[in-house]
Amino acid sequence: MQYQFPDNFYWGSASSATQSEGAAFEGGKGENIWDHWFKTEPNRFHHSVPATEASTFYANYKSDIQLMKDIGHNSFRTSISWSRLIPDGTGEVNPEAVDFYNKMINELIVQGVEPFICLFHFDMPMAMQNMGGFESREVLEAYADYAETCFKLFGDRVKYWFTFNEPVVPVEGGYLYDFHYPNVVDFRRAATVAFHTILAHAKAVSRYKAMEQDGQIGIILNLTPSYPRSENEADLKAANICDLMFNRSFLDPAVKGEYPQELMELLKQYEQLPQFEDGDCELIASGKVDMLGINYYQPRRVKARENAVHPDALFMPEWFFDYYEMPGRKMNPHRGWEIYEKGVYDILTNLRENYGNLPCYISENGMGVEGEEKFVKDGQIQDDYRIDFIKEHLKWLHKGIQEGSNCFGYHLWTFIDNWSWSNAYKNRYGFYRLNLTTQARTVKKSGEWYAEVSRNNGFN
Ligand code: BGP
Repeated sequence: MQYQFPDNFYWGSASSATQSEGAAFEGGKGENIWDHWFKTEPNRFHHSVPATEASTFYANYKSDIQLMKDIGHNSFRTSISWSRLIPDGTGEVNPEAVDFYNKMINELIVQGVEPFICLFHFDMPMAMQNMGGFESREVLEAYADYAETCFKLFGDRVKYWFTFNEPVVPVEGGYLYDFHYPNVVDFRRAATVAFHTILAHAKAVSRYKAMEQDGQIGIILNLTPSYPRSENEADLKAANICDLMFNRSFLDPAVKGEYPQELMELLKQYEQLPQFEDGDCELIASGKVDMLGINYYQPRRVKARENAVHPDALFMPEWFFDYYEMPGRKMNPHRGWEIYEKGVYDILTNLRENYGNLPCYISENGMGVEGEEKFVKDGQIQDDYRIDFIKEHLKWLHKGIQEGSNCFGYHLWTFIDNWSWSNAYKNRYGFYRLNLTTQARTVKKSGEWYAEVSRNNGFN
């Protein structure tokens, strides 16, 4: 086998509670920000499709886990819905949710699919948002209690925990760029939410470690590398600031237990630094992860700004850079994102050289395709483009591992085409095609190919 992966390599895919369960108003679940936002602004969602129409995993988890098995999964990541488990965010635990998550986790284990469980994938309970979401320190405490409840309930069987999925995204979407509720545009508040998310993360890690459950805890970060247009000093500076704001703002505290000095100074200079309280630095230092999940879809290419910032413009990360379209870049035309496979290797190399080579895995990588039905032939999606996409990324991943990177798995986003926030079902990513009318699942060509890769633990 030309590309052979290490023994016990994890092959699988990822999804999240809100994006797959459906049953948003069933089983005693409380409202989360997505349920609420849809009620008030349905037009913000592609074709006005809400999370209630997510792909029925709540009802069909058992047969879905069989489908995972059919395509060779030995692992699967999903999340627990905080508002399903604790409908008000704090207090009473919902017994129906405990029952569902127990059955789902047990079924995964019985089928030989290792559960990777994330505690927060963009879905803040509405009751917690009403208290200020992560702007409020009370909510941090509630999150830590929720995390501990999960460890107590499921930690005897779940050995791979993740505190957050892409924690920078709710900051960007909810507090800077208006694509998540609560649609605030305010850098200082965004910085506070980011900072408090790290405090919440650290609290969960400390509580987990104190319980000595013999598992590992990490965080999932979208480590989109920032590539400068050129080696010109001004372009390098632009890329460095991007890296500080979008990557190192979470990577450094999670792995090293402290913020980069450069980032602190930059925020201080522009009067955007969040309020630190006594004990915060010690808390962050105690939140170092055992392992890291890496989400990687596309690179971020930037250059020095071409124009001065308007004197009335709101303070934004874009004060320091312009986006750059590299001539000749390879595109996924069906999603409008660049494809740059080497990015995965660059991330691994950076972790190896600058972050102690901690254990990590690719927790999301994938290719969204709008209008994928046009690739149906003989009843099956012929997604050769997705096979190529995965293969080319795996080759770079393999090279990273050969050079010593500590990578233990690869998960595709996603298992069955799922509902994706305000994009709803616009972009399809799954190994299985979902028929939105009948909820039927049909394996795509990539699913069959992946089954072979997983069985052979590699490919030629
Ligand atoms: C990632 C998120 C997923 C997801 C995916 C696809 O950033 O972790 O939750 O939905 O992106 O996004 P989209 O459907 O917008 O292409």
